[in-house]
Amino acid sequence: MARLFLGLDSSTQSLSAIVIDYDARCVVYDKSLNFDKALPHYGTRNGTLRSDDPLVVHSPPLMWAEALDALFAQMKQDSVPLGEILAVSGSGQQHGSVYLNDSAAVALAKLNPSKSLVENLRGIFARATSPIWMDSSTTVECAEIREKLGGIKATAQQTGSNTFERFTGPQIRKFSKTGPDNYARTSSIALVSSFMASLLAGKIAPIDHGDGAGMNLMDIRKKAWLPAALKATAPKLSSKLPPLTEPWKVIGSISPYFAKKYGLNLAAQALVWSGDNPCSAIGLGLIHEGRIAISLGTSYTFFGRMKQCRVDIRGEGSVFGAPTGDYLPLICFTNGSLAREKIRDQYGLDWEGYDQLLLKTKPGNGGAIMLPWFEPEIVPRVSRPGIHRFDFGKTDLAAQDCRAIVEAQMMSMRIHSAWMKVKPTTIYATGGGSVNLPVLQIMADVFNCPVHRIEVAKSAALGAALRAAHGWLLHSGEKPKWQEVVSIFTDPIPNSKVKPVAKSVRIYDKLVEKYGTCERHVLKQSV
Ligand code: XUL
Repeated sequence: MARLFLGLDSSTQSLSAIVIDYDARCVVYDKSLNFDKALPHYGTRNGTLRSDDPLVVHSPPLMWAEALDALFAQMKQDSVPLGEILAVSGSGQQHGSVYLNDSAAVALAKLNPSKSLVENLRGIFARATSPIWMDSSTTVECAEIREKLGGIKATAQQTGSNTFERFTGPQIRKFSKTGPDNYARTSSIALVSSFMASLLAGKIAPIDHGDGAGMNLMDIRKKAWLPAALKATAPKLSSKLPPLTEPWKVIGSISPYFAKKYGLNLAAQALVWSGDNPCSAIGLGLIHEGRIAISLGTSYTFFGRMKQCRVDIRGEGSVFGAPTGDYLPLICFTNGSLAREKIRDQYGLDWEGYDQLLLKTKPGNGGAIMLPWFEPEIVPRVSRPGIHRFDFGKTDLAAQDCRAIVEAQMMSMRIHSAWMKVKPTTIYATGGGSVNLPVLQIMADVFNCPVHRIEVAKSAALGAALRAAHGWLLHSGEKPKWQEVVSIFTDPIPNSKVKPVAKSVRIYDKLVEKYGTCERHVLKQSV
């Protein structure tokens, strides 16, 4: 009989399911449910609730629960052989938090299949809405926690990251200050990932090391709650947090609710969930140190696998736990495709025209440098946007601009990923921007490393399904190797390899120094 595993992904805008046939090495089912469209009665926009304060971004946790019912109903209707699924795991948008009262544990243990999850769970929340990763209203709390932990460097050393507004600790602190009564009524705080896992397992689920690292509450090396951070964050916090656990932990059998209602096997295992970035790392096959993914979306993300824990003491990047048991360093650049689009539109081009113009210039752009901060930038921290040009030639500004911005983005990634001390040996490029060949060539040349394209759609859900398979195999007494677990599922697009060109590599090795000097110069001036 085929060995089937289910991976779910509770993201900002949708809940997705992927079923894999582990032995046939293929995805046999793939479906998404968009929150705004499928559950309009929650009034979300792109899965979020907005208030008068643009910095506050929440989502209703009951909506996530209702989506779980709806997606299982859909799978049953689509004749997915739910009874054959051996284990389920999942991926959750990182950082978001769910506040449960003292009735939650009993309600979860006694889920009644003749009612909906919403009816079963309506009374379990100590806070009706959940702040999510897009919420940036906790600048004050970030500063307070950071100060108590000893500043940026000490905070990053202890928790893996500087305090960030979206991280769960600062969010919990804000809630404890602005809603002390409801905070006091909170008996358990969950992440999106552990909340969803709790529904499937019918009990309060642990938080895995991958997602736990996105809270500013976990000791990144000991992988245990950090007492100093808990104390700096909110009163009585240690009694409100579930245990932390390895990412391959089996929480228990699936809740009878899902067996009776949708036909899952009562013996199917519910695995701990993780964050979407750790799950994506597996869904993209980042299982060797040196294999890096660069996602070229609206913003750009650079992430990989790191065996030894090293943190960014400047506080720009983050370190999460990886599903492989070690570390996932991640940096996010705001000025990604959005910035390239600005140049494209400024010259009235389409992407083809943009690439043609770029190719009129040579690697290194004759020494021209652009700092492309069209929007406030996360890495390096730039709060006042601005475009800075150095040593541009007098003619053909458009062509120089097209190249300069791509070279800048790649050189900035090289400079600001140096703290990871991970030499890229293979880069997997994903996201909309990865279809532009000149971009991939510059990437290969700047990093002196071959670049492959990889299909990213649903990498988090796929990663969750592969984690389910890995956890189930381990639990069955096998010793699964990650290489074997991800094989074929995460192979790059055939014939998509772009090799570095030695002459260009030498040019960029020099130019990257100049870029760093220009960057330091401008950053010093703007302080
Ligand atoms: C990572 C982050 C986002 C969320 C939502 O730190 O905030 O990637 O995980 O996808």
